[in-house]
Amino acid sequence: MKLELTVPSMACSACVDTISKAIAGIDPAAKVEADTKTKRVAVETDATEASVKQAVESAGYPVS
Ligand SMILES: [Cu+2]
Repeated sequence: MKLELTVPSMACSACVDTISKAIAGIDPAAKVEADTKTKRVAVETDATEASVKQAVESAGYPVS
């Protein structure tokens, strides 16, 4: 399943790293593509959208 999240506070590659690791924590096989300009995070995962959102938010990045 492909999810699209918007993460307004994602500003640089360190943010992308933190977000990618948070998502890997719930699904190590997830593919994460993040664009700091558009603030979009595309995630290819078997995890639910709610659990991905929760992981990103617990890493300190609110999902809008
Ligand atoms: Cu950053």
